[in-house]
Amino acid sequence: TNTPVTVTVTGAAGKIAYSLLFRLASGLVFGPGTPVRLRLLDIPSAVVAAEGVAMEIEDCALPLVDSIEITDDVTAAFDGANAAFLVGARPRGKGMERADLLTANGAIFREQGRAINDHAAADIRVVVVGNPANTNAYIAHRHAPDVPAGRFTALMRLDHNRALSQLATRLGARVSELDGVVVWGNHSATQFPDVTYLTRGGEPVTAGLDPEWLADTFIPRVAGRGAEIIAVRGSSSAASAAGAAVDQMRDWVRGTSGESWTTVALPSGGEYGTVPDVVTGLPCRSRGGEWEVVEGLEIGEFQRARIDASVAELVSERDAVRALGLA
Ligand code: NAX
Repeated sequence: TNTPVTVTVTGAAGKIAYSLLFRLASGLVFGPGTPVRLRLLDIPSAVVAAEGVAMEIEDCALPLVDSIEITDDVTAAFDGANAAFLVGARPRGKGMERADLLTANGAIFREQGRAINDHAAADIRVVVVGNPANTNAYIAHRHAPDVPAGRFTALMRLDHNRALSQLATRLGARVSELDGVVVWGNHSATQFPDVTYLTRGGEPVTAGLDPEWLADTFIPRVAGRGAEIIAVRGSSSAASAAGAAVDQMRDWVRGTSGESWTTVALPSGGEYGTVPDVVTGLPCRSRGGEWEVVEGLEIGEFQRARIDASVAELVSERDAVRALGLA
């Protein structure tokens, strides 16, 4: 067997972690030959519940579990980490203003960014799930100057998967036949799920999709899917979010196949007219363990307006955390 990888999961007592941890422990990310050392971080009041989750992982008797550590100490949690899923975040409480939310989360992701900078392994890969995911990733990245920017990503793979699934249903296709989807911008209502480059079995299909359906049904449905799940299920997306986090880290570590691409939110290099350093959804391939932004796509007028609107929202979030002295 290979050397174990050390994987940190924050928000370990929460709903998403309850799906994510078992998939990690089953080898879905690092493969069937790689043992995992699990590090579970939560706040002091939730550590006991996290211990309960660890007990259940033990009870699965999974052959790839090297060890499980539970902690409320941020430094210990990231010490030597090769991979980190930053799931825990402060939810918006009653009467909380946007600035309060940004302040609370800013403090969390600043501290975790610093701990990653100072204590994680040199090959650390970070997937931020906790909302506002893009801006939380931005904050962590800004506080980890010794870690390459491309090591900080936010999760937009769930939005990507939601788009793929809606398109497959509409086209009567299997998800595996489709490629070329990208979700630009912010993991928020302004996100732009884009089908301009969509292929089915390698053939372009966009001409077969009704523009009215795309604008009036598809885009709002994908962007509003989180709210739809809450309304129908009575609880926010958890297994699907964990699945998307697994997809993102697995592709990052093990590569995307051939020319196909996926959506990753990462600190922009200014590609496609996006604003440098804000953490935006971009079309990416994973090669040699690194995300590469797909080059040379043509952007039309409709796309331009949608991308710019969502990036403008990211810039305003960035400016707000800067004004609060958090990044
Ligand atoms: P839960 O409320 O079930 O769990 C959150 C856990 O995080 C709790 O155990 C809490 O104690 C812990 N936590 C809070 N502050 C912490 C800190 N400073 N350090 C470590 N742990 C801390 O939420 P869950 O449903 O698991 O969702 C987690 C986050 O994912 C939320 O912010 C949520 O908005 C976000 N989501 C992001 C998605 C995405 O696609 N990017 C989709 C799903 C989800 O909405």
